[in-house]
Amino acid sequence: SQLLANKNILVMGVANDRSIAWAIAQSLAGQGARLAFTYENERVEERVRKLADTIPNSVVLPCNVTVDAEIDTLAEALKTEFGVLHGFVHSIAFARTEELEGLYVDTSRDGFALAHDISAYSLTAVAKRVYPLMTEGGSIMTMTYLGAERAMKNYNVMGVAKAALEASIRYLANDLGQFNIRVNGISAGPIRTLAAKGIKDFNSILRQVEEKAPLRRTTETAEVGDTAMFLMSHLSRGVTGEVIHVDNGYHIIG
Ligand code: 0WD
Repeated sequence: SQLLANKNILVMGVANDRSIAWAIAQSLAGQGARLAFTYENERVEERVRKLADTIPNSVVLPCNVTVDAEIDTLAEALKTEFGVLHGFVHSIAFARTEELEGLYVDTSRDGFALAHDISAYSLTAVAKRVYPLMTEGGSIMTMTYLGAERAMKNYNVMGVAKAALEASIRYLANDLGQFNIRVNGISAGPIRTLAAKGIKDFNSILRQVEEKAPLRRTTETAEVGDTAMFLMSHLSRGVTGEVIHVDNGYHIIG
């Protein structure tokens, strides 16, 4: 039987077929979940709709997470469409490319604010509006990176935003546990996606992982997708406030 039969799950952050959110969607749909996808703006709408069309029963809704009114509208649409929500997958981040190279100390005030708004606050902003729909309990998860724990070359302000995101996981888990809603994160190894294009010297990062990670290979999106499926399912019912590394073990080496 399917682990996510009759579960309604919101998936935010599909930009194209290489997006981590897309691999997560595949794993969730494979276990029978019904999915709602969002797109940031009209520029990506068509692409997201084409992908969503390949998943039966899914719906596609607009939402730019920097606009509160759009998140309000999203929550209303989910209520109409689904009634009850069981899961929310947050796979969204952004920082200006000029803040993702050189020295962290040079980060601008508005670059810092923008990175934190989209990459960290958006989890809380959406959770705030969708947790009331999780009347049968629920599971919320987000995507993070080792740069939250360590100072890593070029990751800069995004690392600081991911640290805020990881702290948000713990505070949200503590708030929402009373409603049987769990909140967790996956810390993925580097994967070549649209977002990774913004990181300087990404190839050398991948090479390092291949050489040094205990499993001697880079992370594939399907590996993240399957862990996300576990987090959305009953199998992880005792896990909350946690960050699981899906990085072929890279984080344990010095
Ligand atoms: O190596 C990697 N790729 C890793 C990514 C390693 C560890 C973690 N992550 C994280 C990212 O930081 C992010 O939180 O995984 C998450 C997903 O990233 P991804 O799949 O690597 O990248 P991508 O396919 O670009 O998806 C991120 C999407 C955006 O894509 P673009 O490239 O168009 O910015 O986040 C969405 C958008 O779809 N997004 C927004 N959605 C709504 N409102 C907004 C916004 N304002 N800004 C970005």
